[in-house]
Amino acid sequence: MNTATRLCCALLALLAVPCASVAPAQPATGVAELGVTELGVTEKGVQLLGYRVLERKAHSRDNFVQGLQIVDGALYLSAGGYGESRLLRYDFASGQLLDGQRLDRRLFAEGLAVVGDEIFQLTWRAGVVLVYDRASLTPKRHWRIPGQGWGLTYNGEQLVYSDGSDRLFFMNTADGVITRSLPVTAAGRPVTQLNELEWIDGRIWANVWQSDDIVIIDPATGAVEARLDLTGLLPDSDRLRGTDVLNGIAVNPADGAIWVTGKRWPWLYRIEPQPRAISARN
Ligand SMILES: [Ca+2]
Repeated sequence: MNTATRLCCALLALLAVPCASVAPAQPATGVAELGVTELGVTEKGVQLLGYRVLERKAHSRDNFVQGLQIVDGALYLSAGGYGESRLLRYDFASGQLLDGQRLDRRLFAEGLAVVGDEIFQLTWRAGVVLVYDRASLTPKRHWRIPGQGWGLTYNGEQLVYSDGSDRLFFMNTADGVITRSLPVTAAGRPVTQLNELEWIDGRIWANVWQSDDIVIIDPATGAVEARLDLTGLLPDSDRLRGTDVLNGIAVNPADGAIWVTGKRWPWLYRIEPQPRAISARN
């Protein structure tokens, strides 16, 4: 039995086991509802940020983006959907697809994290974490997590993942053990639906599902320090049937540039957060 076959068999065994309970429903995100007392800062200290587009790159509309990361000139992308989930590697400069791996059609790919010579990829309801050899994109091992998998990143020591609730979970790369979880709050209220993640300069950036918001989280306290409002980033003229929500954050370690995209969006956008006057919202 080759590696791929063994993995397939193991997954079948795993999928026969009912998933652990899903995180309970949480109150809606509270960030946008906070009152504002001074320019750009809410009364509870959450900084409000707008954005400027510095550059954009054409990108395939085929990808239901669930994970995004740039490493050593390559763009790694996890695309979701049953029957169309993939792990993809592009040359970042040219946008050319280099190689990829298709997942079992019963798995819905979610966040990814490239760590050393391995790639970690979450799945949604199956709760399976897939580990690939980075060079060959060959599946090499896996484990399970309780509940769902949404976003994934790496803080230099551990994997950090979200499950759609207001919590972030810290997990070892070696054995998949979850050592702690962190509730994320804005003004003391839970911020739910945390999705794709990116570790940037000691902070965790998180897409908030079904919104144009990225929240910037202090990983020590779970407090949201800033809300980046990307309303209007993808123009209506680029929205087709099937175009879905903002999702996907990647910092280019080579130059610190921050790139974002969405599910089945035709562009990757390089953005620069800007202090924002309070007028359009809040
Ligand atoms: Ca990311």
